[in-house]
Amino acid sequence: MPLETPSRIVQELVRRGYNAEREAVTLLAGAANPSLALERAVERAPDDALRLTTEHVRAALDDGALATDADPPVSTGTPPVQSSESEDSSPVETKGSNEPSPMANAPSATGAPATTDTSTTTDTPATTDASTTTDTPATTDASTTRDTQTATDASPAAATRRSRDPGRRSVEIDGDVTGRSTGTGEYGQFVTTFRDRYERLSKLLRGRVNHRPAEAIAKMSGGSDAEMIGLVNDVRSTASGHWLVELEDTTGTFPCLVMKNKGIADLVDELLMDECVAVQGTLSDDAGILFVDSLHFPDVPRTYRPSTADRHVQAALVSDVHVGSQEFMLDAWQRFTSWLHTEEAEAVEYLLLAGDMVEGVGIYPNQDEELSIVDIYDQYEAFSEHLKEVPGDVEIVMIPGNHDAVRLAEPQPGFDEELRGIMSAHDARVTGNPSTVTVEGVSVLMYHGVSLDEVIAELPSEKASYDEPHRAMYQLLKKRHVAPQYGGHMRLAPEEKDYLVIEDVPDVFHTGHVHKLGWGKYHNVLAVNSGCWQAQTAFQKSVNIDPDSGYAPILDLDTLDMTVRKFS
Ligand code: D5M
Ligand code: FE
Ligand code: ZN
Repeated sequence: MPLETPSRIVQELVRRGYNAEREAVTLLAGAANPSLALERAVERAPDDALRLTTEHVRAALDDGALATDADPPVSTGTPPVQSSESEDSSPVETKGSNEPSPMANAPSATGAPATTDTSTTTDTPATTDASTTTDTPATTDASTTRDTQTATDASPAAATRRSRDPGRRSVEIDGDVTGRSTGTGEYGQFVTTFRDRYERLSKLLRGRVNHRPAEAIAKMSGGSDAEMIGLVNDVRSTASGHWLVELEDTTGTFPCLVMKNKGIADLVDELLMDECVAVQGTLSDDAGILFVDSLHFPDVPRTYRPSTADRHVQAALVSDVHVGSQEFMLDAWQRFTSWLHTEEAEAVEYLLLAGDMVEGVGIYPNQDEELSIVDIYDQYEAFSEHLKEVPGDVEIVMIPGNHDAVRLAEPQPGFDEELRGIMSAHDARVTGNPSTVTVEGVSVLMYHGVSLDEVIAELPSEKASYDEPHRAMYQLLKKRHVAPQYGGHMRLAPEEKDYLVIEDVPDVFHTGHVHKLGWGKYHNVLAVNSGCWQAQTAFQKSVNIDPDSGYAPILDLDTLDMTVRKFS
């Protein structure tokens, strides 16, 4: 096949088992005879090389027979990237909101594609008309593309080259359970995990209330003021419509009554079992119950100021690739990976993958009827091939999801040695679910998101829904725990420490799982649910889940602005 576009070159290299640096592909595309150049470059590469580098290509191009009109090779010899194929694949770009949207106030415009009120927001992917954005002249200065809705695939030769500097990259990982799991699942270990949860979350609330242990409150005299921090043990409505909330600390439990006519009764709607809250109130005459006046969540301070990178660099935040499913959207994925090779994507130096790399086997009833690859290892082999299409110089970090071949109970350790071996071609970093990944100073809490199903099922729809998954994420930030309620969808593995506590406020919170795109800011923390690369499954159809497939949220690490690109 003629190799006239970077995307064809990438596909051909992948077919031959290579992952390639972005610039290597650009060089090949710019060669006088790309097919021959590719042939020679592959010959030049050492037998054990998994990645084709610019050096391999330069060495091949330096062979007289392959001389291009490019000198230096990157600056001239415009490759025909604007072929019909790349025009088709030219993604839609929309701009994310950077408005803070505090929970307590009226809903502000955020980036959920299903937002219906388009008059208040311009960042709704569904409202962007692709036809108006794809045929605009290419923007050549990458730094200006951040502010425009109309960037298209820029010709690499026409664009100004900004030097990528791998030396400035940095990725640090925290809160990873991989290799540290001590849990055997015994009852006593759950007690240890919950104690750790209580200790760490109650610390966040101590500044706001003067905590008395449940045991001490029980001995106080009737009518006195009392304040307590506890895990929610039970929530019941009373015969007269009030709420009885039982809180538990390390000394025992205490019943707290929230009257239905109090403003805070609304907050009871938000309560999940096992989350940590504080209450202030007055004891009944017999000191048997606490009448609650105020209720506090550990929360994120409204004054939180996120960190940013000190250069213009971007990260693509994606999840739920589901390779091995008949609904895996190969074309959309390849448009995305081809786009990553273009000049326009030059600042995208990181790719964060928040779980569900493959479809897995036996995850849901009747799932096997929709598999295109039935063996789990073959699924990872195929996924690895698709990962190779990502430029070799993009740093990848990945955590597992509920479809991946690691334990289902959370925290989930990262992929084992065997799976890492299968996925080694791209040198991706593998870490557990959840993990905090700090990229050039910006901390990104990555969590697959199984608890979001729970939060959405339990809370009123204005506080959490599939159409606005970021609002469900706000709840997790407010509770400072990625999966407070245990026992439903979410399975908990007891560990010495509760890895699911959000001890430090992240700058960005990235989840997937619900297959819906949505983002917004909560107390200045950017919450992003990244959609998926799988079309609607039979199950999703049966329950009316309409997935947002084939979108890539692109995050500016220097400004924390978001741009969503559509590849489907
Ligand atoms: O989950 C994708 C979304 O769909 C997530 O919200 C769970 C839901 N889902 C999908 N299949 C099922 C079945 N069979 N039962 C219950 N919920 C389901 P993912 O984990 O990516 O498949
Ligand atoms: Fe998924
Ligand atoms: Zn999932």
